[in-house]
Amino acid sequence: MTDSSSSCCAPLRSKPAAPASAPAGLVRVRTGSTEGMKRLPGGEFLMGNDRDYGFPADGEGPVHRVRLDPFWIDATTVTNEQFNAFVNATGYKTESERFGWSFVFLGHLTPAERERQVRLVVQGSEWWCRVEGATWRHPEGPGSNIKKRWSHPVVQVSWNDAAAYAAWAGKRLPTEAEWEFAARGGLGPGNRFPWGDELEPGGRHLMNVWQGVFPTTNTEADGHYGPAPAKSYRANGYGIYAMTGNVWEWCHDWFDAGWYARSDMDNPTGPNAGDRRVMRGGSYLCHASYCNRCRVDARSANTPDSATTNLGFRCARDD
Ligand SMILES: [Ca+2]
Ligand SMILES: [Ca+2]
Repeated sequence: MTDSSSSCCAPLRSKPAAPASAPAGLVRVRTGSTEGMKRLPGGEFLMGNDRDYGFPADGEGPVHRVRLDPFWIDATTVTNEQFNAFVNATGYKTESERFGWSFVFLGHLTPAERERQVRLVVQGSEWWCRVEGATWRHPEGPGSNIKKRWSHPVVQVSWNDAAAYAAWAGKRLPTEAEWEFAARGGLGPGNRFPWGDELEPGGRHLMNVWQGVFPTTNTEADGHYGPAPAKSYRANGYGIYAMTGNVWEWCHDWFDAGWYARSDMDNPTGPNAGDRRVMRGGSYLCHASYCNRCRVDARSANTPDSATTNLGFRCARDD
């Protein structure tokens, strides 16, 4: 496995700032509609892993006991249709719209588009391009649109955009612990995926990742080159879709690779400060040989203003 920096999944729009002073404290919310959400019972579970398949810099261990109150979580990531309702109601402008550009996976661009639009290919992660005019409505740049993708996860949204949507919906982003609890689907520790510990049990493809040679050849054995509709593949034991694969998902918490060694046990909400926010679950670009993070216990992070073609979110709500 190639040791990849987190930039393989998370090109940074702005350099990480000095630890931000935004409070880590989670605002509990119980106002949003629970339509399309699942109520999870909470309780105790073992978070993280002590195995050696992850990247040491991600801090996937030590395994530690966490106890959660019951909570609600979206069964799917927020779709373009849902995000459109938010924008129509509020006139909200996403950060990609305000910056005027965002990150697009090179494989989504035609050679001509690459010539015309690329201002900067990300050093060390040459499959990421800065594309002018890439926004949630035009995920791969001005020549693209979401007309046939209303049921797909909204992408090209930053953590700040995701938090704004959640607040409007009377919800919040899930904590990292809630996300992992939900992803595990009620299975015990020692399972890397929402259905068990095998990537492709019986040769079946149970999530949208990358088959072939990353980043050049994708056999699309799982049926999708790019993002799939939010409700794709089989739900996990909690009735939740695509926690792993498809698109990365923002979580509430600040990221700290050393956090698990000192995390609270009860309803942890992450460190008090940080320069990047947690993202979870991996995406359609994940491949075991490269970014082996399409797992329930894998962690990554990005600056709160960053956005890409493979990063979305789902919301949570208190019980
Ligand atoms: Ca795929
Ligand atoms: Ca996902």
